Amino acid sequence: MSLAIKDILDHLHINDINDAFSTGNQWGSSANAVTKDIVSPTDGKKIASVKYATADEYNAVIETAKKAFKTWRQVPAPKRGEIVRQIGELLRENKKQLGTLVSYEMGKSLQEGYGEVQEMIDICDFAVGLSRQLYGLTMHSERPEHRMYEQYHPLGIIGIISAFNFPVAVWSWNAALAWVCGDVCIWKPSEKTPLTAIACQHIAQEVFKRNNIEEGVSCLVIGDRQIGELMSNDTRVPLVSATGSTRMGKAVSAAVGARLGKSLLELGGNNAIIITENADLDMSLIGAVFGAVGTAGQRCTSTRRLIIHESVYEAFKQKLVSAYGQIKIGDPLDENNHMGPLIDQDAVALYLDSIEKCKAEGGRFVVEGGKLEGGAYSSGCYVKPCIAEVENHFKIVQHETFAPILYLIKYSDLDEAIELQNGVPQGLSSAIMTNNLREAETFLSYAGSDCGIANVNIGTSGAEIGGAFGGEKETGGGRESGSDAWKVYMRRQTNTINYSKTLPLAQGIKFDL
Ligand code: UN1
Repeated sequence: MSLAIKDILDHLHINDINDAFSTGNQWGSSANAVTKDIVSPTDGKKIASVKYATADEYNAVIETAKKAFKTWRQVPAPKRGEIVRQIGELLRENKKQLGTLVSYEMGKSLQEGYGEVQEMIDICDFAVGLSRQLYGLTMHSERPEHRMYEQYHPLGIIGIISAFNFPVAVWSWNAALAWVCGDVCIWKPSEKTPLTAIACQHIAQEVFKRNNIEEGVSCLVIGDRQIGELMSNDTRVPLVSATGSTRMGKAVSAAVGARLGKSLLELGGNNAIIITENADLDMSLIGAVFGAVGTAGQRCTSTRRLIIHESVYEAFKQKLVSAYGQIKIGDPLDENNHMGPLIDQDAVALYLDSIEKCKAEGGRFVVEGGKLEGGAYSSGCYVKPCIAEVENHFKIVQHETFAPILYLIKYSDLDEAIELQNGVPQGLSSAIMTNNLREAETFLSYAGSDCGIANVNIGTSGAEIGGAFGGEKETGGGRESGSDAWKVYMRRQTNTINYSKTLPLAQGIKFDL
């Protein structure tokens, strides 16, 4: 670990990590807690050790949060927004340090590390405005001198399970909205990236403390899947928001569903860009390469498939092959590099296995993959981004591999392209590259993309926070961040008030005594 990283850890108050959970000012862990080393995928060096919380500690955190909810919900929403505004300010001040730590702990490029913190700042700004706009509707009653309206109340404790690939932004999408809605949060970060979570907890807590807000509005519980299971089964947690694999989402959904709780799921993607004969190929190239190689292919919005019109297929393939020749892979903290490592050795093994499976099914690699070894690659997590020509129905193509493997598929008419694009179990993000209005509008129509996100002349990744984020089918159906995603963090109540002197029944029912 370099001196600069040590300074950053000190700056973010994570130089001495002895605790497995936090309810704000209070941090704790038991003497016999499981300890886990956190190793950077960039250089293989140990950054720190963290401890895992026990079930009893989880329970204690929930009880503190439950108590905090009773007072936090009384704080007027715009005042809660003011606190979120201050968190956004503190994130601005710490953007460089936190972004660098994201890059070092997770392995994404420094630019993307900064981008992730910017996404947190953006959602805080959004939530501040939202804190004055938690609107319900008013309706006209069918009865005279009656008033009907709806209002939104906070839900309570929001459980947030986040993934390693966006170790902090996805938490903030949930937490910033939940807080202005009057909820309190318990965050279980990925066990692969707990340090950035610890940093965020310190940042949020500094603001809560400054404003004399009691313990428990922002809580952190470090642990493995056991904590996720406790949360999912816990009736004290009315909403569990989970980001990660489809396998994990199915388990969360089943457990939360069994107790009729709410879940917000943001799971796997298998995102495609359709490149038509009317596409600007230079623009398409940037969208496709950033989509496939950015975050080393570890975004849920990463571009996994290119569905290319036969008339431009060969030309575009050549462009891709030469662009891949320019990609610089290495230390993500070095801004000259486009792509850093995968998260860990398991991810490397899955990547290598997927390449073998693709070849076994008949995939032809036009840019070969493989592990990069030796010298600057000694951490063992660096791999080559690769490209294979495939058929959409291959089992491996139907599966989301969290790695920089890009599949090329040829099409001859747009209906076929849309069918291919939709012909996977997942439904997160999609895009079409075209300068033809008919093609673009068909892609966006009911007969077009079946995904939660459908873009024109933009790649599949890099969504802005202002829109609702999420997708259909195995992506889980949840929507986070912008638009009206806040409604899931609140409970809606319909109120009918009779200010007449009689009690008429709805639907004209007569009931005279
Ligand atoms: C994720 O990969 O889980 O749209 C989130 C994007 C980012 C968020 C990705 N704004 O690529």
